[in-house]
Amino acid sequence: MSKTSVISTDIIDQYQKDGYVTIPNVIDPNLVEEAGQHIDWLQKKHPDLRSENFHHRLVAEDPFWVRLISDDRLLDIAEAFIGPNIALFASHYISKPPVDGRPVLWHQDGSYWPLQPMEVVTLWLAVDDSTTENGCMRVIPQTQSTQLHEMKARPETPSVLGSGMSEELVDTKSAVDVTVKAGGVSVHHPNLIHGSNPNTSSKRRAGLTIRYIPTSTKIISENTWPCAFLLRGNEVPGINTYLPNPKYIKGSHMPFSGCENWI
Ligand SMILES: O=C(O)CCC(=O)C(=O)O
Repeated sequence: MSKTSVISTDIIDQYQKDGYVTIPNVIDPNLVEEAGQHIDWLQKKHPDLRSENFHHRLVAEDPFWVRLISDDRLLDIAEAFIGPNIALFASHYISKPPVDGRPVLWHQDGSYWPLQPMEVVTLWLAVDDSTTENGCMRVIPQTQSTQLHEMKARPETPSVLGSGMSEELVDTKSAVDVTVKAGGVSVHHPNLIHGSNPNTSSKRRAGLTIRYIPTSTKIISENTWPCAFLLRGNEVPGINTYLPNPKYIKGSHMPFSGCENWI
């Protein structure tokens, strides 16, 4: 694991000990506000989708989304965990609406992912203040060394992923609420057991998951993965094929600060 000057050794040490860590005040309020507007814009564009499910396939054609996940403040954090050659593997807004926002059942991310090796870090960017009341992420600390378990379909429980792990594998008494203020980030390991409760509060709870891989991690997929972008450093020849950044087109995309000059 490499380290950069922007991330203290305390943060790295806490991640290594607990499998997750939070970092406040990463993104400035203007960009966070744009991310909130982006969710509203996506909902208008895709009225058939629930706002907990804006994800991977939508990224490739969305300049603001790629601009956001390419932000140097996020990449500097990712670099401290996975080194200087960074690609995007996946990204997903989980925007739980007030009152009937869906839960995320207990799971381990790595069980879902076609990655080899499973070297990947998630940055979870808080677009709104994420609190116990509105269904913040919950983790079971120190489960990052647990083997990856099978995730089972759970159609009887409406949830964001539609599946999760057997409840008897989860020591829910040890669960910790990961509260993060808008603009802050939590970071978690692919084996960490985590989930979140429904949002029954009167406030939206939106977060953006961003899965960064070192370019030495292969995405095992027959075609180009729908949102694989090279974001920093060098690719490793023969490992992955990356998409070109989408260009901003007025009228087709959400306008954002600097969009005219963004490639
Ligand atoms: O946003 C949430 O409630 C859960 C996030 C999650 O499961 C993840 O980032 O893997």
